[in-house]
Amino acid sequence: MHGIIATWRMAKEGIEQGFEQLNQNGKASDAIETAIKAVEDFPYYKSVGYGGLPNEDQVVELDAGYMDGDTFDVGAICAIKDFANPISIAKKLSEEKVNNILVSYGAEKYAREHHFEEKEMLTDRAKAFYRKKKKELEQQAQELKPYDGHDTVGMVCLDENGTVVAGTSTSGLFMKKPGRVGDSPFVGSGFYADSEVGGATATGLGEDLMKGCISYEIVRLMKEGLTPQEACEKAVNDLDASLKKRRTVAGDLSVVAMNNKGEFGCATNIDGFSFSVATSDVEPTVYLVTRQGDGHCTFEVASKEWLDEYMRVRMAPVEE
Ligand code: SD4
Repeated sequence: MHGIIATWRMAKEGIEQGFEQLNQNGKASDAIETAIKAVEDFPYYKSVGYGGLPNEDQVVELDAGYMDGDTFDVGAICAIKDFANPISIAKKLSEEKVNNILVSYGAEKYAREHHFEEKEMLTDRAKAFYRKKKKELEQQAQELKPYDGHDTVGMVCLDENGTVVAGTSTSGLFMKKPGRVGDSPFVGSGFYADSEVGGATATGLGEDLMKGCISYEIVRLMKEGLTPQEACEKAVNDLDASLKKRRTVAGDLSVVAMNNKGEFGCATNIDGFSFSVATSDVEPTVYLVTRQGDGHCTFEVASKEWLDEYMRVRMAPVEE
């Protein structure tokens, strides 16, 4: 059994490429890197890699994390500027004995020394979104929301050898403070993998996802015997309830998970969450998630119309 699951529809083309590698007995570590790089390289996704939206100083700062569920090797970078593929740098860092998490100029120095591709990551399109947002904020004193086109890619991948890996890549929240880091590069919050159990990954408001160490919690629940679907729902619903109890509001929390049998699940506390998945039993598919009143989440295959509309919106000219 092999498979790959990812947050959001934007991962579809990436998981198709990674899944192809898995079909040919490729390693999970290679397949996930291929899949996440495809999302990072696509200029129309505003929240990951090239074309990612900038912070309030109009600088694109990228975060990425990677975990190998066989060895528990972890690597991550935070607030790195102008490197094409953050996931590859995080993965490389996971091979080091120490110094596995590097931030800002330290991450850039490491990436340069290891000859990772340097690239100006702020696109003209992202600059147009920045100008537009600035104007709106000035005119309407709006509150910033993490889903202003902002979708982190997180993936879990299982190969035929039973290895489970997890990875994330994001430009974080649009208009974030310089140096701000969310859950995505933090093991246990943004991602977690244990080949004896499975893996999980998260997207949403990093400040709140971190409060529940949600990816670790999902894997822990699967280890206790819950299915991926049960574990995702329990982790999201418990954290959502705790946040509301203590703080009145809960930020956006969305997760996906896959166990080491290739079974998968998802959960969310918002409308509009989607995920992409492919396994030995399921061809690459995008699902739309619906949260029921009781917190149970159901998902259905996205229609062609929905998929086309998604791309149309992503690629439409920016109206300033
Ligand atoms: C963060 N979790 O930096 C990321 C952002 C995200 O959908 O996933 N947005 O907090």
